[in-house]
Amino acid sequence: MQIGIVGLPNVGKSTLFKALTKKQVDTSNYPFCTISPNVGVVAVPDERLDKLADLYHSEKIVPAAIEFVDIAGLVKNAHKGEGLGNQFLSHIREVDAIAHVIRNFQDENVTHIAGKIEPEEDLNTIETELAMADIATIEKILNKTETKIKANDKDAPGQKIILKNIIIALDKGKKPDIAELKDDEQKFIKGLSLLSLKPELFIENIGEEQLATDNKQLTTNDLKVNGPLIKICAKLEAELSELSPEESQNYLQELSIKKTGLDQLIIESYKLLNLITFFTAGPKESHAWTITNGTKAPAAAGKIHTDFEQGFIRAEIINWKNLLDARGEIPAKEKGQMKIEGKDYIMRDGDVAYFRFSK
Ligand SMILES: Nc1nc2c(ncn2[C@@H]2O[C@H](COP(=O)(O)OP(=O)(O)OP(=O)(O)O)[C@@H](O)[C@H]2O)c(=O)[nH]1
Ligand SMILES: [Mg+2]
Repeated sequence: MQIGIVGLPNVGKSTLFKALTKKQVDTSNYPFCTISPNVGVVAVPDERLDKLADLYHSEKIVPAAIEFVDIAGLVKNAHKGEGLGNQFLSHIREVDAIAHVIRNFQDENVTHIAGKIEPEEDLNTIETELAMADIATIEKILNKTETKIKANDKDAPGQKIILKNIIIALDKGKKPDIAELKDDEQKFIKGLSLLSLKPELFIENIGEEQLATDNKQLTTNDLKVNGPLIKICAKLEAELSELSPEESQNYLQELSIKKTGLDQLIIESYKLLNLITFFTAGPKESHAWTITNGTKAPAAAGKIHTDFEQGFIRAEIINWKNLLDARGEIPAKEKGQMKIEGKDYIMRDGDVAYFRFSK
């Protein structure tokens, strides 16, 4: 699962990416840590995992991870090929969700492509490009649909209406709404990988001087967006990522800043991708496993090993908090907090699981 960092040129995307990838997961756990210069695997901070590892004195801790992709800046008319636009748009098509970086820092030394800092306008430029790119995609599909209609394809007339309605929404600057469509229709639309249908979050890249105050910071109302808005000073985050944890703590104290936004960004990105975490925990290893919300127990077990899925018998589940409060699985079981679940069990965020399987 990947989240793409998207925005105008020079807004701080690569600076943020650099800060994020310093949070790379331990290379020994993930062999393909640096997949390419612009893809980074980032550990998802999770207090629950640390506490479980403490409880079991685990030798090894393996956090959940997500991938961030640093995408080159988009400019106006990218959909017409401006600034290598088409190539960058195709990079966005490949990611599962979009993190918009919006510049709201003042710095005379950093050129703004439009000459002034106008966050709402900038975001609008990007959203318009994404919409125009989708319209171009849909128009191509519509041509094919016409051919199918002539060949008496039974689904094509319905698809044509849906595609036309999406164009109307995009033309008005709205996000298409496909929630009401039938399952097969939704599947058809999802197959088009439209940019406007990707989940989004918004990152306001603020100046260092704004960090300690709420001064000049934006709200989702200012930006007219629906979705999480995270405030970050990319430059400071990149500087902090060069320091040891102690040094970075001292530096933050000097600046009177309690907490930065980077961890929050990673956590929100994880949620945006509709991912949840279950754990396995013991003296050897405490491990956070990533699954899509709605995953059933056998498929979750399959994340650990395919044998676990194929030979799945049952899952023994204790909620992480109950396990910690009881201080171990035996007391938790005695308190009736271990649930035996079968193959239809839908995993929940925070489950600590032990899977029984036959070989
Ligand atoms: N003052 C200040 N400068 C920043 C901040 N974030 C980024 N910059 C500077 O802005 C310039 C551009 O940053 P990049 O991260 O390269 O921007 P980008 O969005 O990746 O740009 P493209 O890849 O060209 O689209 C660099 O000189 C950064 O140091 C910030 O929070 N404050
Ligand atoms: Mg860049």
